[in-house]
Amino acid sequence: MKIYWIKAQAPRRVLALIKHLGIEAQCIELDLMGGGLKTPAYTALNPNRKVPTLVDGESVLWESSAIMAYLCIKQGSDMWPAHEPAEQVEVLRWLSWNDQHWASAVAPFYFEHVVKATFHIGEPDQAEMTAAIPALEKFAAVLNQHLEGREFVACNRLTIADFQLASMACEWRHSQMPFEDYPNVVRWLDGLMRLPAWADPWPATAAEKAGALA
Ligand SMILES: N[C@@H](CCC(=O)N[C@@H](CS)C(=O)NCC(=O)O)C(=O)O
Repeated sequence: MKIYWIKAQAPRRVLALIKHLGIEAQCIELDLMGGGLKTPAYTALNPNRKVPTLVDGESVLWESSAIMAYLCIKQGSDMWPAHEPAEQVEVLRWLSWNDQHWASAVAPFYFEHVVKATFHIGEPDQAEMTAAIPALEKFAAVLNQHLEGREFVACNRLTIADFQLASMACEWRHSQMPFEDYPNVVRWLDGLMRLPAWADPWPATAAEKAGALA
């Protein structure tokens, strides 16, 4: 099994799941800035030219939530409730909420701090983040209320919904996401960080491997 990745939030979900479930996979890092996502060979696997992409024998899959569900089914993990329709609906609700609302609310902060620093594409723009605060507060309030008395987003246990929602929000302190007034969100994010696979999901990068050989 191969997973194509770069050091970014959507691959983070899949890499964390692989590590958490102890799945054997060849993790292939692509060179974003060097055009690694735009080669004909990679475009044939993922016409979106995005990561992550999973290749498992004849199966090729993109979209991190679908990849996570595939891996859980293959591994027999209830982090995707394959055999419980009501639980599937619950997880699906939060995956959809993330993709329609939460991701775009947290993304400006994550982009300004994490993406720009990772790929050396400039300094954080404070005005962009200030403009994004009202949308973030609107959806942080929804999540905070939902997490009252709950440790996880769905099904009273760790599911792929937690990894989906936390992939950018986990950088909240570093990214100036104003979560101070949303204590249940902070508690949930801090709890996930106690999972070793979530705290450090990354395989060695090409730069790290080169440094180790030098
Ligand atoms: N909805 C997709 C998002 C994929 C995506 O946007 N991946 C980003 C990294 S987080 C990417 O490949 N960016 C590179 C680019 O747009 O050139 C998923 O969950 O897999």
